[in-house]
Amino acid sequence: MILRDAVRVLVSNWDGAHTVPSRRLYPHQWSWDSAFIAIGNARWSPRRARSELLSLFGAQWADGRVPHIVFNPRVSAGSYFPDQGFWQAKAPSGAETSGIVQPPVHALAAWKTHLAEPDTAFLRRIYPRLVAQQEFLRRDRRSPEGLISVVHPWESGMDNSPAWDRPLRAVRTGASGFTRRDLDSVSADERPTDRDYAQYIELATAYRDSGYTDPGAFEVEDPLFNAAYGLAESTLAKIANTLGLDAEPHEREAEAITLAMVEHLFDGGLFQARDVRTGELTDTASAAGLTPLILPGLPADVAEVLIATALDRFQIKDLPLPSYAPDTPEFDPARYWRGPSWINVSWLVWQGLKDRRPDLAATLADSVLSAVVKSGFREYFDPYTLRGHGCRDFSWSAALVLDMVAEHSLHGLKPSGREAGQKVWSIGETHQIGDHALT
Ligand code: 9WN
Repeated sequence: MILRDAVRVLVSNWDGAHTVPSRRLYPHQWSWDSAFIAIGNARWSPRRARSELLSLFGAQWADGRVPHIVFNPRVSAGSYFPDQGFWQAKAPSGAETSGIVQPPVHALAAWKTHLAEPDTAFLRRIYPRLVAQQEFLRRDRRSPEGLISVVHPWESGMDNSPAWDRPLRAVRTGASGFTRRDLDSVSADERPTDRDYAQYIELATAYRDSGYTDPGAFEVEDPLFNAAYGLAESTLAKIANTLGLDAEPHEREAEAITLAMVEHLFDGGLFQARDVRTGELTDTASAAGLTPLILPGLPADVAEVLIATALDRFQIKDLPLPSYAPDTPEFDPARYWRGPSWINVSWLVWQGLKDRRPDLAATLADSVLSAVVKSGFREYFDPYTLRGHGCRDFSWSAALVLDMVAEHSLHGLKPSGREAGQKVWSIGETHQIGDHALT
C-alpha cells in the first residue's frame, strides 16, 4: 500500500528531529529536502513537519542564509563528500554546515504545515527566520534587474542540469585530490561526471576561501530559484496576515520579482536562466523553466504559453515531467538532472497547474504515482520506462506522494488503474498512522 510505504520511508529516514534525504547517499540534513519532507509529513504528523523546519532554521546563519547542508555530528565525517571538514562553516548555534543555499521553498512548507494543524506559535517562531532568509538573498544575491542569483550549481538544486553547461565553461576543472562518495552507492552513469565534480569543488573552494562572500566564476539567475523566492513572498504575505502583521511589503516584493522574471527570463516558450557574467540567457530547455507556474501573479498569457510548452516539449500528458526536454541532444533519461523525472520538480509544476488546469494536474499526478508504483520511492525515474534511478527510499519522493494523494482525494479524483490490476492510489481509505489520518 503506497501510503503506508511512503510513511515507512519517512519513518526510517527520521533522525530524531529531522529527516535524511537518503540513509546512504545523503546522511545529513538538506535544506530544500527538509521543506519538501515537511510538506509530506504535515499530512500525517504535523509535529514532525514543524520539527523538520525548526531544526533546519536552528542552523541559520547570522546573515540569514539557510545552509544547504546541516551536518549530523553523530554521522562519521567522510560518509558524505564534501563533508564539514571541507566547508569549515559553523552556524551561531554551533551546528556545522555548508556555506551555500538552496531554493527557498520553506515558507510554503511552513504555511502548509500550519494549514494541516493550525499553530500560530509555530508561525510566530518561524516567520522572522523566513524573512531573514529572504533578506539574505536580497542583500547578497540581487542583480540590478531585481533577480536573485545562485553562485554554485548545487544552489539550484538541479546540479548537473544542461542549463549549467555553458556558464560552467568559465570554471576551471583543476580541483583534485578528493574522493567522491556518491559512487559507492549509485552507478556512475546516473550521477554527474568527474569533470562536473572537479568544477563543483573548484567553485565551492573559491567561495569558501572568500569567507562565503564573493561569487566566483559562476553566477546565474535560475528560474526555479527565483520562482521559489517569489512564491515565498506571496506565502509570507499569508503568514503575516494570519499573525496580524503587515503583509503589503511581501505582496509588493512577490509582484516585483514576477514582473522582473517575465521581463528578463521569459523567452522561447519558457523561462530561461541568465548568466549574470555575460548577460546572456542560457537558451536551454530545463523543466526549471516551467516552475514559475507556481507564482500566483504570473500573467495568464504567460502561463498559457508555459502550459503549451509543457504539453508539447515535455509531453506532460504522457510522461512524469522530464527534468530536461526530450527533444534536445543533451537529454539523457538516466543521468541525474539531465532528463530523468524528479518528483519535487513535478510537484512544483503540479502545484502551478492545480488551479489553472486541474485536468493536467491530475494527469501529471497520475504519471508520478505510476512511476512510484512501478519502481518505488526512487530518487529519479526514466520518464519513458519509469525505471527507477539513483538511491532508493528517497525522502522527498515519499513525502510529496503523500501530499499529492491527499490533495487529489480532496478533488475527488479516482485512481487511473494504469498499472494493470494494481491500484495507482487508493483514495478514500484512511490510515491512522501519525497524529493524523492520512486521507
Ligand atoms: C549536493 C539531497 C540533495 C538534493 C539536491 C540533489 C543532490 C547533492 C549531491 O542531493 O545534491 O547538494 O551530493 O548530489 O541534486 O537537489 O537537495 O537530496
